Amino acid sequence: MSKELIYQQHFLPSSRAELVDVLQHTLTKTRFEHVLRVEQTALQLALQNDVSLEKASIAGLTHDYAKQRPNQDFIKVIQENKMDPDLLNYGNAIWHGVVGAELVKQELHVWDEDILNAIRHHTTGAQVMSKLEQVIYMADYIEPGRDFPGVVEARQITQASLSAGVAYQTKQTLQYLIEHDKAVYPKTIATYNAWVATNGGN
Ligand code: DGI
Ligand code: FE
Ligand code: FE
Repeated sequence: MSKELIYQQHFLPSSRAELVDVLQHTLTKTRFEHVLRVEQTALQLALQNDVSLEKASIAGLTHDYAKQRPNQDFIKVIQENKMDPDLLNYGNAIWHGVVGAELVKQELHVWDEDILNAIRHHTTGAQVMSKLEQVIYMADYIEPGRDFPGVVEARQITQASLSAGVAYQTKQTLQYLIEHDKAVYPKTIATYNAWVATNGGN
């Protein structure tokens, strides 16, 4: 069952229908359908975990808003906002969330820091994550269109415990990056240390 919320709390100056219209014209068809599924999954997780449905809808719909932007757009935002220059050593996979949140703020006029953090941290996670951030991180990973080894287990774990889902995804992602010789963004490691490692350096 798909839920179309009526936005009442002014986290966004437009209606949900107007936002969906913008996304449909900004994203590829595949990406647009993904964000609709992430929204619906986020609404379910929000309901189960006592998180604002309106924030979950907006963050779910906008989390990949910047995914199709050219590299130059991200580099410009990193420089103009004096963001960590180390970001320049990464690419779209990291930028579309961390840097993309600034584009959501500037272009869609979303000012709520919880929603912006959910967008910022949806790929890498963070040491400290609000319930909304956890909901978006997990909804992106387990939405019904996802099909990768471990997704069924990821869904089961997340249903039982949102934070256990965060730990599971964090470990799987780090394993995947290492197995494929991919650069690990420091925040991804910090997320692992905070959510997965249990022995605090011993
Ligand atoms: O944007 P989506 O495809 O819906 O999903 P996403 O934003 O969670 O992930 C985008 C990609 O980013 C995914 O292939 C995994 C990758 N990724 C996650 N953490 C890191 C990373 N890539 C690099 N290089 N380094 C990371 O730390
Ligand atoms: Fe993403
Ligand atoms: Fe996504």
